[in-house]
Amino acid sequence: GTRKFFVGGNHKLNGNRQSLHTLIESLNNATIPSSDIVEVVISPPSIYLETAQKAVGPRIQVAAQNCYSEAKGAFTGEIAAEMIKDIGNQWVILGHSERRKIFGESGELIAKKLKHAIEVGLGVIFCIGEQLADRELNQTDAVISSQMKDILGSVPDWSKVVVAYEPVWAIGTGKVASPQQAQDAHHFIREWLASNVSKEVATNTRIIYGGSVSASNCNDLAKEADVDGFLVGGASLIANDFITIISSAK
Ligand code: G2H
Repeated sequence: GTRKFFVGGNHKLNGNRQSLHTLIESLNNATIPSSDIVEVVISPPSIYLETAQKAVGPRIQVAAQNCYSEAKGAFTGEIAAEMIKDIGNQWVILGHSERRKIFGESGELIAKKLKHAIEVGLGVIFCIGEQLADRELNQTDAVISSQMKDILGSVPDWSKVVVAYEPVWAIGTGKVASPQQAQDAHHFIREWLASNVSKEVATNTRIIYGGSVSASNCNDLAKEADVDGFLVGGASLIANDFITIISSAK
């Protein structure tokens, strides 16, 4: 297809130096589809980003799980896109539902972060998705539109954006979206891009699915026309499961 499959492993707040090295060793030595077929990114906690960058082989890229919207200054506890870039990482995850919900990040702040990260040269895995109550009230499309609209004026280069559709009710719950539910949402996002950005951006932007992706459900999800990869949480900490998910690339 026109879009290269993309599989990200979001470690969230898990692991230690030992487990990360063991995981990276397994990934480095695994037989996975070539770089023409699938792009692979892992995202450990920020304190391990540099050690991960040094340990990964040429097939694996490294992403931060968050960054701030400013290059430097009095922002205790934050990290800058410039620093992520400085240690050689190529990606940052922004807008994850845990950042939105637990840490109260607004769409406006996420848009500022995204703009700055892209200006610095990072790729952004931009997460969106509805809550269970939204879906039950038939508000899924409205929520997706509004979260996409948040960043509309803040994207200097759409080729640097991967959109991760992560229905909040499917995150870490073991309750995965059905392939049809994922396809419907991904198709809606692509149509939204066609109407609000351009046909070209709609065709070229990877839209990946996240939320309880596993070694056993990845192949059915990957078959859907608008599913261009995955953002994997829990299963990305288990080397064999993550390798199986990477190998579902089409
Ligand atoms: C969704 C996903 C990774 P999990 O947050 O971003 O996590 O696969 O554990 O549901």
